Amino acid sequence: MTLAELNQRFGISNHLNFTEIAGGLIAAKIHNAHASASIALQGAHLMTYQPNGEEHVIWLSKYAKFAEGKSIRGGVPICWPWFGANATNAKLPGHGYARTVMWQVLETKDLPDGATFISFGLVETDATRAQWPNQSPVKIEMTIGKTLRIELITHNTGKQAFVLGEALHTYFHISDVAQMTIRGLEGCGYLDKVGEPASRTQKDGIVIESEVDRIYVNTTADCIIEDRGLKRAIRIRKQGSNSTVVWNPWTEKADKMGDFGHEGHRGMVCVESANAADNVIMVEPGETHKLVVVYSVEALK
Ligand code: TA6
Repeated sequence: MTLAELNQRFGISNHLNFTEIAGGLIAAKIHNAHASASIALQGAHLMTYQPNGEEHVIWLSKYAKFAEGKSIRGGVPICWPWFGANATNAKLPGHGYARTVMWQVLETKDLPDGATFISFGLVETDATRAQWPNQSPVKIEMTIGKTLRIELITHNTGKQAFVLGEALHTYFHISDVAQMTIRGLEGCGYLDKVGEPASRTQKDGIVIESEVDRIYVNTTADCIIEDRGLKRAIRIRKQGSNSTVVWNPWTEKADKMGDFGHEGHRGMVCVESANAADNVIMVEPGETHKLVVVYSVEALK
């Protein structure tokens, strides 16, 4: 579908239009009475979300690379249909292929409360089927308003059950990592992926002073990112997710990745609503699985 056809069929005057961005990618740009957002069709990758009158909630690297088949550094990458390395074939892309393939727009609409709704469906190809032979149409629904709601919906239309790993790998914008504490995971067990993998238990709120890469398991709790610098808190509500991943690469890893910019990691933290490690999901034939998040900004108590 050409840009003109996209805008003709799915554009919403004054609220939603499609435009070409760097790397020849196409993005939906949304602006309504509550917020602004931008979403690349490749990966159905939400890149920015900013409630009117607020600082950005989602972090996007100034050094993000935009190219066909390349994941964008920042925003909300969709890790699907596995999280991390593929369990049986290390040659397959980390975090699955969903974030680097094309998704098609399914629906757009203005909602009565002034929010904007848009949904996408992953376009399966021989290349995706070669990595994942299951019949598992997947779509994502986003509601851009005073809050940001994202639903990742996986169907099993085949005759075989399959094991699904997934995450909304969300990069949140913070004033500075030294001004931040993450609440909600106190008492949770986690897999510490930094150095020799180890199982540990989180005692207090999470303060980040070096590389952190942790999969908190068996938790359905809200997380709250307290940002003393911006005098605000970001609340992360979730449903259908039993894992929460917390990640900051810190200086050395961020420099190696090459798309954070120098000290770029200080302005972000990933709090990912997931089903990973022991929490991967068995989806039976005929079943539908939904992973839902709602992000909102609150005053810092
Ligand atoms: O979610 C944390 C993590 O699994 C880290 O181990 C690191 O690999 C990060 O994801 C980013 O991965 P990416 O493939 O986007 O560079």
